[in-house]
Amino acid sequence: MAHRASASAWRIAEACASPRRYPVAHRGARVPARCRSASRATAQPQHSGFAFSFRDANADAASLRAHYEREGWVVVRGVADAALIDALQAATDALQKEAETFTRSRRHRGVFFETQSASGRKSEEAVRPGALRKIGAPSKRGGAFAALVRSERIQRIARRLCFGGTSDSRDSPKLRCAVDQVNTKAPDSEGSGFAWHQDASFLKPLARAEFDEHGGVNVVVALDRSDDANGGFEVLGRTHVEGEAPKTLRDAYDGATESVAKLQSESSPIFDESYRRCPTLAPGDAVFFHPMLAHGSGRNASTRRRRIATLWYVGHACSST
Ligand SMILES: O=C(O)CCC(=O)C(=O)O
Repeated sequence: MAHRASASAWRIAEACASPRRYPVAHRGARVPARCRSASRATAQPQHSGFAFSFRDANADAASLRAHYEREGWVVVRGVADAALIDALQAATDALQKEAETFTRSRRHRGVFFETQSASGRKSEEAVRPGALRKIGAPSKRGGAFAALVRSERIQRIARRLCFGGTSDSRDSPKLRCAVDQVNTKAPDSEGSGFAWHQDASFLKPLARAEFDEHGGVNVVVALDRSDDANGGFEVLGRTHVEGEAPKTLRDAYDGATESVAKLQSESSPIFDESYRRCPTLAPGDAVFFHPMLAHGSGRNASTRRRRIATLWYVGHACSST
């Protein structure tokens, strides 16, 4: 797995090319205590064992967690089996078909269809009818996406990463899924990519409070193969321990990579790209990553589509269940 060498098509990456850190004032801001155990003092050279089979993830939970704590992410292969992937792909096909005449982002039968504009801004007209960037809350339709959100395989690993141990005692916090969505990245550079960001900054207030108190973990599940040639999901390893980026970054993040790039070029780069990785994922493989980890992706210049499901879990006190 190599760094993507050229980022010329993705201006935000150019702005982040220097391995400088946040300005001191932003360091250490609001990283929840339960997920703060990684530190620069414990940082090791890049670990080649970044990907675990589902079986090894359970058998060697300590190594899994050690990688996650140090890097802020880890790959677990085959968390969704072939039958679930088939059902998720069919459900996504059906949602994309349902939106084939949409030229603007809109909610329809409980699901939010975010159309793909030329800039990436969700408020602008779609590049063509039915061009989608994201589908928000597909689990509201039940079926395969509801099954994915409830997946015991995913939740078991997520609990281990977030809370440690087996985390199955009656009193330990549980996880609830605050956000589920599908990111549909069409081929031939139709999709505009995703600027670097930290998902925790986009949690709604209740979920953010739960995350601050109990921690959380986010998951990307590949529905199609995802790699560095088709706009694969990318992480900036170790940024999860650097605190939260300034609010101005979140406010500038409207789907267009350019607005964030401009902001970043005005001052020092916000995220450190030294440990940038684009893990190759087969359908059913997952990246578990810390909600404070900076991540994003570039355009899909290939002829293959790239669809991923994303799930954001936050800790949830047992007493309030
Ligand atoms: O689809 C991608 O590659 C990135 C998506 C992402 O970062 C997000 O939806 O928060």
